[in-house]
Amino acid sequence: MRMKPAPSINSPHEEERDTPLMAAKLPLFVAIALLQAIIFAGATEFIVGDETGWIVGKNYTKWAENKTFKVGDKLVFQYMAVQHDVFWVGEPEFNSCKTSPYIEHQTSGNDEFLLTTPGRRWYICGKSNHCTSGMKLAINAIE
Ligand SMILES: [Cu+2]
Repeated sequence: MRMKPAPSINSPHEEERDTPLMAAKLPLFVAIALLQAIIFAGATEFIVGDETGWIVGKNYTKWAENKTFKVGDKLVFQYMAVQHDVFWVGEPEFNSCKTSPYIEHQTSGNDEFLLTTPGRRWYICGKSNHCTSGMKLAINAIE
């Protein structure tokens, strides 16, 4: 009795088998894009200090007090450029009002900091004695 030859592994149908897999990748990509859109739709843009913006003489600890900052949210510092600036610093620099070392420095007057990771973040003004006068903001971003 003769056995039928087993179908070759390198059958001509090999290429056809890849096609459904490739097609399956597109809906996944679309699903991720949709998920990201939903996440960003829930993001909040905080104008630091609200209507007064980033100024000397505002208590930013109080401003941040009852706010919830989440990853994906954005902090926007609005001020007269030249008069102020924003240094994103570490906790020791925040406490001592030192601008070096810093993580990021912005000077546009409409500075945006996206909260990309959870955890605490510290921002200070680097102009003259503004930070020691209280022009500093500490927040905690949650997932
Ligand atoms: Cu300032």
